[in-house]
Amino acid sequence: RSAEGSMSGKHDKDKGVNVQVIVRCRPLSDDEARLHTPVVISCNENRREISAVQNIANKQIDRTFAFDKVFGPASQQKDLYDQVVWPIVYEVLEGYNCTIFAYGQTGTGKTYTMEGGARKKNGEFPSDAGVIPRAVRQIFDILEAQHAEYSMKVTFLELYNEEITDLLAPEEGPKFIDDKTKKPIALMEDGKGGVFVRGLEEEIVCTANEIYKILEKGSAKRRTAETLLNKQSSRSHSIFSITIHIKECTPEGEEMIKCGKLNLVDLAGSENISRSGAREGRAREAGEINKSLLTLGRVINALVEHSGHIPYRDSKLTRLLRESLGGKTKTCIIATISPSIHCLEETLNTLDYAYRAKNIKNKPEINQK
Ligand code: ADP
Ligand code: ZZD
Repeated sequence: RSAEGSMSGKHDKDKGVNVQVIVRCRPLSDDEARLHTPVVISCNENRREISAVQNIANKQIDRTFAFDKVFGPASQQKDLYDQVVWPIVYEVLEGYNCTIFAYGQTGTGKTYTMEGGARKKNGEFPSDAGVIPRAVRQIFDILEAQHAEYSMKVTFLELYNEEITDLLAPEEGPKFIDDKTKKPIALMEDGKGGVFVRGLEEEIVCTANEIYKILEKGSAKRRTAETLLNKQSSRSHSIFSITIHIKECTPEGEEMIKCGKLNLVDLAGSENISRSGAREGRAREAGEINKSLLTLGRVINALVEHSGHIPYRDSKLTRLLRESLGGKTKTCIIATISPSIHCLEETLNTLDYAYRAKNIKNKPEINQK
């Protein structure tokens, strides 16, 4: 098994692999349904197409986009997980680094997709659990079935207004709200072209339950910080990462360490970040500019246009996730949209953005020692 893993790594080496782009359309909310909100999006899952109906000067114009996969309003958390995320997590256990981004307008289901419904008091796994809890469950199911020797650590951070908050750092009472006494967290170059977050809490974990407890701690801290600092959660990015080391023996009896990392990223709401930049001015006046999200868009543009200079260094998000954008990581973007006519303009922005991102190529490599 281990030999096969390393062989497939060799085959992949020189091939560029496109970023995988998925679109998920949420259902109308109960309120929207009650108000008979017109639906302007149709999803053809078999053809992997999304169409938006637009009326321009009394003419009906359909715009249709094809993606790697399309999930319509009736899709369940398990459907998206089994078809999209399961194979990605499997690759993490083979030693790849993988990143999944959720991108879209506020209210379209990014957090629902990445996190899902709350944990149940009786300890049962919720049927509306999202990508993060399902990935945690899958990782332990597979490692336990393989009787693998492994070690694992997790980090959970939030990026708001270019400031990193460690969601796993212990709270320090009232000092917590004082910027000057907060534990210093800084992005540092690692000397090998990468960056790391100095001072970030890395929790070593052995069971799925330990991770669920950590997520609970992180969510509580996130809520406290939102209230105390009057944050608008739609403007923050959150990154949950799991790093797994697996010890394996080759048939020749040689010891080998495979290392895989999974980054799960819930981006800030994409509204006001249209690609044309037309609304940028208005957004900036309203103090709504999100440097990291804007830079992400610029990095994607530079990558697909093969510009010489890729502006990774212009924001914390793109410095942190540089390897996921044109680097050695396997990357998937889940773009979330609303079916409602009231969201059409933002939906078209999201679809254009997502469609462009399909052209990014990465060069995934297995990490092993
Ligand atoms: P975002 O993170 O993009 O701002 P949320 O995840 O908070 O959006 O979703 C907004 C609302 O829509 C929530 O009440 C959520 O439960 C609901 N929702 C989103 N996507 C779906 C879906 N695919 N199926 C059912 N409900 C959804
Ligand atoms: N979306 C919910 C969290 C919220 O905003 O509160 S659901 C999942 C991933 C990252 C953080 C939290 C969770 C979440 C959770 C809820 C409540 C307490 C702890 C964790 C969750 C849901 C199902 C299984 C595991 C974790």
